[in-house]
Amino acid sequence: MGDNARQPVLDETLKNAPTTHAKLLAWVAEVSELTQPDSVYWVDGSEAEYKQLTDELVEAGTLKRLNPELFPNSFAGSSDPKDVARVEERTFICSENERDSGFTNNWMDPAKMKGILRERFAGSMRGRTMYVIPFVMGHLDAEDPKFGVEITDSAYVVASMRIMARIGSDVLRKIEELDAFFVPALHSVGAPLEPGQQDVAWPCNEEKWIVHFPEERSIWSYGSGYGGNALLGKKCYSLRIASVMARDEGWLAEHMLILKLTSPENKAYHIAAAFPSACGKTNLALLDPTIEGWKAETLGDDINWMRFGKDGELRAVNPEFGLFGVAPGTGWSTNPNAMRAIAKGNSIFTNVALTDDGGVWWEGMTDEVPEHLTDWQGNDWTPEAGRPAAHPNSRFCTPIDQVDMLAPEYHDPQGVAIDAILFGGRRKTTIPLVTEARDWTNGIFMGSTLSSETTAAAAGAVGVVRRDPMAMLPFMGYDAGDYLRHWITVSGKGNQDRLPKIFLVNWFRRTADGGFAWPGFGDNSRVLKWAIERIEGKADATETPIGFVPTPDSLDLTGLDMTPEQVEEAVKVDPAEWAEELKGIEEWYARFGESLPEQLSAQLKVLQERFAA
Ligand code: GTP
Ligand code: SPV
Ligand code: MN
Repeated sequence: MGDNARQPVLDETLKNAPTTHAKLLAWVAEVSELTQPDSVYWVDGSEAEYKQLTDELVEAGTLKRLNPELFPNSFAGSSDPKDVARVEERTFICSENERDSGFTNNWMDPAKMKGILRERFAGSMRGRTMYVIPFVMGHLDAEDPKFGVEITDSAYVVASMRIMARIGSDVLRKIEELDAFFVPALHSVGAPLEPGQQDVAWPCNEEKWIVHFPEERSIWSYGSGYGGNALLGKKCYSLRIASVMARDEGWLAEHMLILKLTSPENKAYHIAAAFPSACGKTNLALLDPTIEGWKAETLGDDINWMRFGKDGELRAVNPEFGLFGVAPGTGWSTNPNAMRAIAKGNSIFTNVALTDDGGVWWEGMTDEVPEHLTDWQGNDWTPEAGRPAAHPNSRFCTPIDQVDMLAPEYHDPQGVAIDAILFGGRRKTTIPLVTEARDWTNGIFMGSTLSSETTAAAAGAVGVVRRDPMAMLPFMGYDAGDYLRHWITVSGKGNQDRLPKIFLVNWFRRTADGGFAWPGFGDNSRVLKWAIERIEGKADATETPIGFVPTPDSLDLTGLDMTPEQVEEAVKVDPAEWAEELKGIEEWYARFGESLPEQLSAQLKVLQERFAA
């Protein structure tokens, strides 16, 4: 199709556009000219529109409607088996200077990258509808609302974005009213259709590009329809682009859950926790405490935007609107709060197994394993199959306001004041159940050296230990050394007496017989209680070279079948293990070169001296 033939589509599009916002119209026209969709559709975010979209997705075979008696208004779909997770290898931070992208992400010269992307996007939406989704991350009535517009050729992305972010006409009106900046976020599955060509259930391209232009604050994503690659408000905007905004504007954009805990004395505390992907954020965010008298409420399970408030307190807001949670391991015994939210319906499941009565299932959902399932790839499955029924990175996508334990403060654009920050990873050895940092800088040191075994949330090997500073390794939009320096300097804006206490946690330590050293899940409330009692100066601790760990009787073990020896094992600091760990940290820090903040190299030196003493 030549350019002339396309002109009427474009004219029609712009004439019927529900906005007069000049920049937005110009960008939509430019993208439409480049990608050549059959039509352009402006997403209003309405219920009726959602119904229309999901009907079309069912018709196309992308989604199956679940049995409404089990999961009302809910759908399940399976991706292409080569499109099941974030692709870090294919993720780029194209800053003008390579140095600003740092060593933790891929870099390419922005002009060169634009050339490559223009080629890929040229005609990439042929035969498809181009959807324009106005969205805001955070509250629409925030002081400084953070807008975006995602253009995508995937209806699955539109339906999922409606769950994960505040989208639609209200947002567009506000962008116009404020004549606001918006992050242009362009997405294509990269699978144009020739006239008459039959579509597949999950269109995508073998070649994937997840690209960020931090100075321009724009995103181009090509070739994948999956989660963090395609729902561009999530990792691409709220972490990679937002971390750059946060650096420039003096706040923090972090890969953290936000939890409110109320003690039996009715005092409320707020905890933020950064764990790498598939390392327990959603589970801790939806905690069901096993200790008497403590109440947990959630504010967020994946992304946390923090800034210092008027009184120097560190305030946290969850910019998201839904949960995009790891399905396997989410069950009635481990995470009843998530299960109740999911059971209310209005959810989209990806790569889970289907039950014969039109429901969904995944490993760990119920203690009893169904006798027959359709696995995530559409094959018959029985417990003897010898392979998981659901993909290990299968997900549920559910509105956050379906969580019964949602804290009312979730709806407050001012957020909550954070009392404690946890950094945690998945480590079989070495890292104790919980360690309290000596002070703020020591806590940043803990965060900067955080390590974890890799998971199925990203393509690549699983179970390999890697350093993951503040659980942000794949999500920093700029140089890692500068990122750590920002953590150090931004705290200067805070009231030094009110800086959150920092803790390092590890729910995943193993015992000699291979089992978990700590029961985890609801029992993690016991660790949070200890942390709060440390803040209040009430709990005992043992000083070790790495910080303070609980004495066995300072942890509330009421009702838990654990001996003091077992607790000792969970919290021990083993010098032999740490000799190895120090080597790992040294190698890690060496990679930063000049950009490592001197305060952190000083921390390492002190730690080495403590172990040598
Ligand atoms: P992303 O959404 O990828 O960022 O993951 P997440 O950090 O929210 O992880 P999530 O809570 O979904 O947990 C991932 C996996 O870890 C699930 O299979 C959980 O069942 C398991 N898990 C979570 N918390 C614990 C725990 O305390 N102990 C143990 N043993 N496993 C846990
Ligand atoms: C993660 O990988 O940290 C996720 C899932 O939360 S995704 O949206 O794919 O990034
Ligand atoms: Mn995550």
